Amino acid sequence: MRMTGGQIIAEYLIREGVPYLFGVSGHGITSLLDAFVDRRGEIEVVQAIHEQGAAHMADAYYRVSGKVCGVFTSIGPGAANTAMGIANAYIDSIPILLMTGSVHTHMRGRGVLQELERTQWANFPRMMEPVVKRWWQPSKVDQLPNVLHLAFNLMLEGRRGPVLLDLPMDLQADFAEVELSDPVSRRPRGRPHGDPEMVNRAAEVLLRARRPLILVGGGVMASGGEAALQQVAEFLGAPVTVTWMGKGTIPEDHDLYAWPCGDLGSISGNTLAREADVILAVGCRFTDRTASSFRRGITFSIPPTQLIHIDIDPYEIGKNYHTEIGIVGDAHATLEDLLVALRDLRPARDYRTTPYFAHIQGLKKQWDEALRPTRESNASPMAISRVLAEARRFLDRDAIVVTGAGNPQSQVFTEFPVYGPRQHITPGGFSAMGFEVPGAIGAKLAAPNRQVLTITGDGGFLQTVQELAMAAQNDLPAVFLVCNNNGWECIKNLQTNQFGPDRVIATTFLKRDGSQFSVNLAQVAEGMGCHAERITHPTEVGPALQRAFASGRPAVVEAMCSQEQPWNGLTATGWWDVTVPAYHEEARARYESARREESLT
Ligand SMILES: Cc1ncc(C[n+]2csc(CCOP(=O)(O)OP(=O)(O)O)c2C)c(N)n1
Ligand SMILES: [Mg+2]
Repeated sequence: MRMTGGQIIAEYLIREGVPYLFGVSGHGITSLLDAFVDRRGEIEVVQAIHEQGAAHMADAYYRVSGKVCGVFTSIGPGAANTAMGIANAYIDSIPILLMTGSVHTHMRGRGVLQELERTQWANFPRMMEPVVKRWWQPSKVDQLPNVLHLAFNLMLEGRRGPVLLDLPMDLQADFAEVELSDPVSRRPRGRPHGDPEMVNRAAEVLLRARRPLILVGGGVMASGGEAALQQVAEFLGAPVTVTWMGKGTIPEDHDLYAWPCGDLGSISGNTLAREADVILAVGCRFTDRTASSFRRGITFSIPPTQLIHIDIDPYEIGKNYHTEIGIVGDAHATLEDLLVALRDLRPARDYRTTPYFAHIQGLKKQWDEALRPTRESNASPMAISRVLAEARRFLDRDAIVVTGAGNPQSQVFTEFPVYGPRQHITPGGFSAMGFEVPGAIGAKLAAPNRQVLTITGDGGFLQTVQELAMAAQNDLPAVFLVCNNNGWECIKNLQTNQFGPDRVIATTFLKRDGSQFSVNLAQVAEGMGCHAERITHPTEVGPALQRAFASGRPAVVEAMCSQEQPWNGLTATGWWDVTVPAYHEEARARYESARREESLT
């Protein structure tokens, strides 16, 4: 078939079932976009306001639906604007097909408008090298069919992630004679199972355990292994704790759900994790946040706790902890094998009758009690905990909640129950301010018939607030609950708690004379075509959300929140290694003594 590069790409993406392309156009990508004019109805091309937003939209769309989207940009600045969004997806193993315009092959090295060429011609992809699984810069049109099938295979195989196609302008426009094969006929099928001998050994170790615990990362949901995970937990009577990426894997009103562990973790999650004699960790990478910066006995006590670790990526096994049994395999397949191995060794029994179960319930109750004062606070400006409790009361069970960074991300993680997979959408590895608004847009497109609520701080909201206009332009009725405390208050809390109350700098939004500077976010949102209201009392949260969802438009509820602890921030039960300047002598001494307990072996 005689096709241009643009036509080949359009045809291939349609065959792959790609639903949306998000992006910002420019002269560097017009020949590609032109090919989509003739494919209207088969794939939708959507304008974002900023390329970072486009990347977050594609990212969140995948997290909710499991379907890969494309991102398109022009050459140069538009391409560079995607860096943060693509890095955010890479660290969380989310596939995105990024297509950037590139210098015409016959102009390479001449320094055309927006070319980066001083160390190498058409050098943009090198900027992205650390944040994509691979990049291609084809130089002939007839290379495209092969490059496209390699790109999709690589994005979806093993540990997933984004890829980059840097597309010279002439290559988008020129004809070539090509054959396009069916994508599926060139893709590996099936799931890699863990080594059966290791799975049997893991089953034996788990059955000998007196206090087993399961730690769940994003790999379980990525593989669709939620049901198998829950069955393993119930067979063992093992509590389940989660990382940011693992939240939602089991319904959080399940009696074995232990709430998160780590520096942002709960009393129940951290106590059970440090007391466990065997931990089964699945699809997680033991970050500092999950492991309380590896300080012994705060979240984990490995060793003596024995660790069984299942992961698709061998790189993660043994990276941060000694591992008794490391199994490389797809989480879903390997958990199912583990379940069979467990059932072969012992009949199922009621896990609710054991003293361990009673202990788990006691700790869960303690966590509930610890949260009660802020959850039930009538303060105005509001406590974020109370805002979250009111929002949960209002939302449907299958609502999707999006967070980005700051107190809202941390507090939704530890305080706010979600009841199913792919309902808690958050940048786990990057904790990225700016994900909140475009993330909700991607989620809403993926789940048009469900409630999508972003819960964000004012800081995160302002980083990509412009995408509200995109939501209004496209009639996407996502709702944005903004906890406005007039600053980057979680960082202010770090400053005050670690360095002292007089050491606050560049966090609260202050004018140069020291008075508070406040943006009226509801008015900003109104100006962009959204339904918007500002509320000051927690009893208004439910009714305001009701009106917001009923408006049928993108809607912002600006909840005026307290700047004071404990209403702003969470009850930390773990530890995080954030450095203290050596001249703060007392705080430094405390920091150093904690640091001596870190075990980085
Ligand atoms: C892009 C980006 N820049 C900086 C940070 C560091 N950071 C983490 S949370 C935060 C403040 C968040 O403020 P806001 O969204 O208002 O929430 P708050 O903590 O005030 O409730 C900052 C600056 C980040 N995570 N991401
Ligand atoms: Mg704030």
